[in-house]
Amino acid sequence: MLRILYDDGRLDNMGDSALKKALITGITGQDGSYLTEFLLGKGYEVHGIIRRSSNFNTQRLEHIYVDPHNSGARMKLHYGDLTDASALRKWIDSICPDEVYNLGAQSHVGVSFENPDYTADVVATGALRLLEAVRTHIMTTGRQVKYYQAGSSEMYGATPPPQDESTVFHPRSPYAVSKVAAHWYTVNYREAYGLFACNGILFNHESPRRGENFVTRKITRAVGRIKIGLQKKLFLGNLKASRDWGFAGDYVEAMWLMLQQENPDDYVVATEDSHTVEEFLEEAFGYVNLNWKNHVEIDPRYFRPAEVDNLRGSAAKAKEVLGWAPKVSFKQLVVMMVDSDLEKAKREKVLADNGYIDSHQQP
Ligand code: NDP
Ligand code: GDR
Repeated sequence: MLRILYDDGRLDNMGDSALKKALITGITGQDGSYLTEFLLGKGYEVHGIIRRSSNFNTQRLEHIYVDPHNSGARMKLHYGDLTDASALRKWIDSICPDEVYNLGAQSHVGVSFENPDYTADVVATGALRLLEAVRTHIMTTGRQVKYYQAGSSEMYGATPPPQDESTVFHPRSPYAVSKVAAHWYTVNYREAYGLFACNGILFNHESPRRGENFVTRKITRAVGRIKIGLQKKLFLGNLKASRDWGFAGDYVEAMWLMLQQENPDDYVVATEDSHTVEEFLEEAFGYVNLNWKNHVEIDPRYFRPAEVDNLRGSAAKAKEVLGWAPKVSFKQLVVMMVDSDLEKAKREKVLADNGYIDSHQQP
């Protein structure tokens, strides 16, 4: 058993997890960064697959990055892609992970209508490629490797709430259909080959690290910039949709817990509380004493060809079996995100006032 003594005197008892290695696809994304922090805190060595990009895409990992030349580095990044089966197999064979978390995805629902083919290739066939790499690795080495699949509440689509593990899927976008395929590939590999493979069916989860073109972050970023005087208008689509919004930091713990159980299974992870986009606007603008109605304009460009109206999960199984519960409430989440984006807007203002950036540029 390994114990870690921190500089501030804290002693962390790592148990067996200190010896483990995890491989994460999508490590540069919102969830990948929180999961990496969580697993490093548990003593894991964390390996991540990153895509080659003409710009650095590791901003969300900068605060935990340790130069790999340093012997203490426990996070290691490798180039690969969910569309490249040979790279996935190569990294699994060379890293020999104990746990594989498949978080990589073209994860934007709206964009999936514009890039349906690519979305299916990464989200559906990508999961199949990774499962196959894990299966063949296990077959040749006899090792045990546990697999986590990032499933989504979008799979429920048109089926009304509350949604739980037995609710029928009725996906409403190429992204959601692809996630349903990935879900069933995972179930199939569990049933056909005895793989320890779990589907986490996660409802929306947000944070200050949320991508800027998802509605919550788009709103909180605009609130910060409007409050500081960098922007006046915010263009949005459907304000009537309802979502069960939780905090990403809470949700990555549930992913890990699924892989620590005796048997693999599928779990819904949700707060069981839902709000409309309009209520999010009310809360976020209201927190800084602004009226959203003075700033928001509807742009039909953001309407989707088919919408998901109402998602609210029932996480009873995760609570009972995993002992998991969300810690951050809707109001706390909004405050956390607005506070963070206000700070960012203040820094942007300094740069704009000194001519270093064009303040009119916004996503
Ligand atoms: P993000 O969009 O923030 O991150 C997606 C990650 O996938 C990024 O690291 C991205 O890399 C990577 N990626 C994209 N395409 C590929 C590819 N072809 N090969 C390898 N990696 C790729 O998503 P989140 O962190 O929010 O979500 C994590 C997972 O959970 C996703 O699968 C998402 O669909 C799913 N999910 C998310 C929910 C949420 O509310 N956040 C809810 C339910 C499910 P890069 O940085 O280079 O773009
Ligand atoms: P979602 O998240 O589609 O639920 O998928 P998103 O924040 O994109 O949309 C939520 C709701 O807000 C409405 N909306 C807008 N959405 C965006 N992005 N931009 C807008 O301007 C806008 N205006 C209104 C949408 O129509 C929708 O109803 C997220 C992703 O993280 C998925 O990967 C994940 O699987 C699901 O959550 C659970």
